[in-house]
Amino acid sequence: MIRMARTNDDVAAVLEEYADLLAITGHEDFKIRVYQKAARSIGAYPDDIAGYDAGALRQIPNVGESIAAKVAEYLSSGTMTKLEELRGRVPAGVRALTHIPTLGPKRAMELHRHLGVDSPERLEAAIQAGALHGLPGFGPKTEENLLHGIALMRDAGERVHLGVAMPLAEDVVAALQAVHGCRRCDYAGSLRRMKDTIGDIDVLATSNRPRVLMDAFAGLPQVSEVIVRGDKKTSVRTVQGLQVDLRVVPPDAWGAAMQYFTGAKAHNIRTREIALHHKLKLSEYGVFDAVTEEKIVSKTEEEVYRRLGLPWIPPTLREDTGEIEAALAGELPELVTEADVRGDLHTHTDLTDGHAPLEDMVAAAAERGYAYYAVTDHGPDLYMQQMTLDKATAQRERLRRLDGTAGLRLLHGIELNIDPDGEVDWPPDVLADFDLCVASVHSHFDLPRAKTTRRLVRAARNPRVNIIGHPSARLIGRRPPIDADWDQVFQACARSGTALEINAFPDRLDLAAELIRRARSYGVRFAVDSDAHAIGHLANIRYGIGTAQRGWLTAEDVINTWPLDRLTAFLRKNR
Ligand code: DGT
Ligand code: CA
Ligand code: CA
Ligand code: ZN
Repeated sequence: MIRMARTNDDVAAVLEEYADLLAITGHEDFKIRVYQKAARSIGAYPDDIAGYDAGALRQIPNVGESIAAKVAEYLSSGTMTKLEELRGRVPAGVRALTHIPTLGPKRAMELHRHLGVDSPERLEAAIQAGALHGLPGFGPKTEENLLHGIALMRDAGERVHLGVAMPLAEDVVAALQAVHGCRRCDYAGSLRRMKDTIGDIDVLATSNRPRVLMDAFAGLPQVSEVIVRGDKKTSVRTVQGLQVDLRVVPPDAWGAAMQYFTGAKAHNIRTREIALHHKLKLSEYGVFDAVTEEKIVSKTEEEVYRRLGLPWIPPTLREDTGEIEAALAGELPELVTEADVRGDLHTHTDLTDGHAPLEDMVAAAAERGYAYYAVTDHGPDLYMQQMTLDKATAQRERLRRLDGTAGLRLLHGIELNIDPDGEVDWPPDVLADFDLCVASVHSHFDLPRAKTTRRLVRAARNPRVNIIGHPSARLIGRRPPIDADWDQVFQACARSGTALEINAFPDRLDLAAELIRRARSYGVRFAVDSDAHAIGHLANIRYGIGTAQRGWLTAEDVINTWPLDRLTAFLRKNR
């Protein structure tokens, strides 16, 4: 696979760091600028510089003899002696200080020298303690800016999950679409790619009255502060602390702008290369003829990809993990969509920890137009839920009476707990009376890898277990995935006819996309489930579908897109 320009970005970053370190250690401005310029030239250089020697590097604009030598050393050995030397002289914390908005490298070094400050947290404490008073060049206004910058940086380090970002983005887009003069408005970035965590929200719009749109944006009730304000781009921070960027682009560049700002960056690097091969220049401003610089109309993304000789690539695939090659070969997968979903196979009621009674959950499922729906309250081993066989049996009778409401076929299931040995709550004869069993890890998350692997493999081989629920048990931002030899688990699932869940709860999204793709290569089937504990959760299925798409799944791979008879045959597990 071609990996052009990755090397260039890497080298550019190294030179930028070198320039920062030169500044921190008090070198002359002109020298710093030389490295910054070289970094930009190499970053923008169209050919991959991997394997270049010093002579070849010197052909790149702004790359002189000494920089060429350093870069050649880096390319051949993976390190740069001079850079390592400088790194050794500057504490890592001081480098972190330079990332605070408004604080440059020189003043960061001054703070370190005079006050011993070596982290943004220490700087914040020092300012609050009044330790900067009397330090030349640090007045009250500067202090205020620094405190603000530290807070911003702290927020920027925090990513949110889709359940936070998506509703916010949709509200913002809807509000802007209603503004007079706004013609198009949509979100792009990692959110459009349905990544499991979102750094900031990127909104694009076209408008014949951009200023009015920017005013409306800055004045939205969700906005707590305006970070940057302009006619082309305005950035705000919301009350939840999330950054939202609004860019207003010309109508005839909408497609190019959507393509650029949807990313991912790695995908863009590839499309830019392909553009160059077609004698085109692709940028956030549009598609241009590389020779005449003439702007080529690119109103839609389809048009942009077509100009590059590619079919339109779904945003959820745009990560440069093979989608370009697949597109070139005409082998893009036909991704599963929310419309393909015929039912939900993992849901709860107030019999255990759900919030709504059975009848209400069923009515809500029917309203979604599902053909079938499984109720899977918690098994007895999750003690605080106090499930008993009597309660489960009574629920089954209630459910059978509701079966067929509005054409909805109901399945009576249970969510079992996989114990450390891979055993589940009830014996096979009891489980035989359920239409399907989900089995999940709800405890003992820290077992050694071999033990966790055995645990999951045994659960998959249990002839009564149909779906492994939230297989990695991760909670985004709160609990890491359990450690297993996933290849063994996937093999066991494929052989035994056990589906892996893609739990659509936005703080789970479990399995994650990379593991989905790996599992699929073993022939594993998947169930995209809401794990709803309330009516409102049923709609989370969209996040699970986004994740399934990021795992390159088609409807064929997802058992709850199948007709009921095919599904029930699968649930028999070769028995
Ligand atoms: P995030 O916000 O961290 O969740 O991830 P993204 O992908 O939304 O990244 P963001 O917000 O920094 O930028 C939005 C898109 O803009 C990104 O996916 C690709 C494009 N983009 C941003 N910076 C660059 C760049 O330096 N080069 C290229 N080729 N594209 C970029
Ligand atoms: Ca973003
Ligand atoms: Ca952004
Ligand atoms: Zn669970």
